[in-house]
Amino acid sequence: MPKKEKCIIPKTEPINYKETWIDEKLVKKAARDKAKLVFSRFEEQQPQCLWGYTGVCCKNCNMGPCRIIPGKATQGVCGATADTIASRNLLRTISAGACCHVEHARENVLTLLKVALGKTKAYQIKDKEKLRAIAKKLGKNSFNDLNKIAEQVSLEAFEDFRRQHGLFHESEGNYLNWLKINAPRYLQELWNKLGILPENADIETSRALHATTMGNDASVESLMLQCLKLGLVDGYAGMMMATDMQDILFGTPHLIKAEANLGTLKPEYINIAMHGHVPLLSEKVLEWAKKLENEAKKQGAKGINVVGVCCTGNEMTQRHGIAMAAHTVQAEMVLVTGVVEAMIVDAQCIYPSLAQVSSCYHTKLITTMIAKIQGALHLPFSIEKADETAKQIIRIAINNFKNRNKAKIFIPQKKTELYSGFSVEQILEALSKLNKKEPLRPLVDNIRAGNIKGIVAVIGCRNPKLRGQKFAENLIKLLLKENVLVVTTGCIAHASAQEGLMKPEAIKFCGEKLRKVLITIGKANGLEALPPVLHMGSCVDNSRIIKFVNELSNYTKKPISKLPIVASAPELVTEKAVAIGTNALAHGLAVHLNSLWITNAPQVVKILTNNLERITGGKLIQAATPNGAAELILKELENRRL
Ligand code: BF8
Repeated sequence: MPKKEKCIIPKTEPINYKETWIDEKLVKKAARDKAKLVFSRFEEQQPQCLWGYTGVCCKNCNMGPCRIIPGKATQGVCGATADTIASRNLLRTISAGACCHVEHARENVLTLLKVALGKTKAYQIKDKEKLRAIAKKLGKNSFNDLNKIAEQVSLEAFEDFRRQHGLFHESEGNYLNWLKINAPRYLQELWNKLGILPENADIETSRALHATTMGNDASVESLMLQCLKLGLVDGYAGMMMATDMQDILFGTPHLIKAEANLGTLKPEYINIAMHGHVPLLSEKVLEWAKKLENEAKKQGAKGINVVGVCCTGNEMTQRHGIAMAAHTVQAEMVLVTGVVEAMIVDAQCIYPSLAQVSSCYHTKLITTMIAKIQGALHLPFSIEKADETAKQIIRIAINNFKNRNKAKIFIPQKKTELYSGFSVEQILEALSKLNKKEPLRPLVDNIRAGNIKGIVAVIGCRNPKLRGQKFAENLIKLLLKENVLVVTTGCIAHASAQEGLMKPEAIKFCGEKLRKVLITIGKANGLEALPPVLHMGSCVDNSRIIKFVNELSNYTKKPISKLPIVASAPELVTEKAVAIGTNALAHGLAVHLNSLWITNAPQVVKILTNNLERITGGKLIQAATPNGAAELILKELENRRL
């Protein structure tokens, strides 16, 4: 607890580059080029505010900002306690995170509807089988015409943004279609009893904002239940819907080889970095990069090298084997290489600092969607003009090749191979080589026999607060050694790939029992071994992990809370990541975080780390070192034996 108002987080020590993933030469080059990187801004922010850090700062009205000062001010001006403030903050955070995924899903649904109605030729239905399977679950598969099916599926999806109880529906108890067709029955019943089945995504985020304004919901219990509800909005009307739509439009990922890290940038090529989240844009840029390759060659380049940053990277890798050049914290470093003709950004996790960094080089920073940045060129993206915008982007990059400053080029020679494409469909297909009738059987048998101790989803962001320390990589290695299978998404997928953990050779990090299982599955699929860390995609594809967990629960007839499965977001940054974690808690998973800003709100801490276990089975576990995290995670797996 802070004794006085002064912030007390100590100033950080100099970074020891040898123990980090940060390329020291690139950092020094950035300083020479006058490009300011995330780490120097982080230093400037020290010491960071402890009131915010511990969750007890409220600025929801103008009587404040208020903060809880033990022994002096135990309530805000309105009387809100530390727990009310922290739970309100948490609900706002989860709602904001859910909004990102919901907006992402909505864009995709709109695209599918426009395809179905013949209003765009820019996109097609690639995975017809998946569309039909979803239509069947929605009871909309009685049409022969694929476009009619797509139209019906889109309209059912849109219901999840507009359903109004008591207005257009006869009775209450009507809730998200995507939840209804995907979540296990027993959980739907539990969530119904708890009153947390979401009516529609938009109304729930709106209600959450309403509830957390001055003079509204002050009941910690009620606010925490709404947190779970918004977690479900994020999970089903956000992530799962977004993934389903993307698979329908761009294909469901299957096993594919790719490369990762900054060394995937190519000096003789026109390099285009795609950064953000929405494949509607990146798919078109990829298509036009191929079509306009000859124009690039006329400029003296060997061709066009499109690479991916953060989740767009994950999306392009899992479907096309495109290089994952960088996670979010490395995005600035992509520019510092001096070989990037254009960086195209769309939405979410895009540092505004990219404008300053790109201004030190010839790189054109192009914004296209909601993430607009002063100093960047804005080319608004629309479904109807997707082809034109993509073409324009490629030509801007081609014309910019001549402006490269050779004296400013430096590409760190770091790259690793990886396997990607582990959708649920691909995992089941791989397992079906061992048991065609019951693909999950070999996995469950190996878990029961103790050959696989459990499955841990190590996911989420890289946090510059860790200043390059390899928390996620070290945690994963500790888990693999204990025969734990790891699945990953998001920026941690980049980190895992860069560490060489997503290729068959990485079985050297595994305990003997897990190694044998991975070799058996790998060999049955034409690989030396299955990689011990499975790349399941971008952050919206955490839905794939939940889908897989739901499948395991259905198959074993056990609640998720009794399965040896744990999630960890060891370097959590964004509001989205908090929403994803809450979705996992609502499903009954134990979730490890390296710290969440709730520590000075004892009731909130108790609910998340203790009481919740008796309600959904979910539980927050916090540990700030890889060893501490591994120990707690292993204990959770032990308690959740099949
Ligand atoms: O959605 S892992 S920093 S990039 S929030 Fe963002 Fe976190 Fe990276 Fe993708 Ni996810």
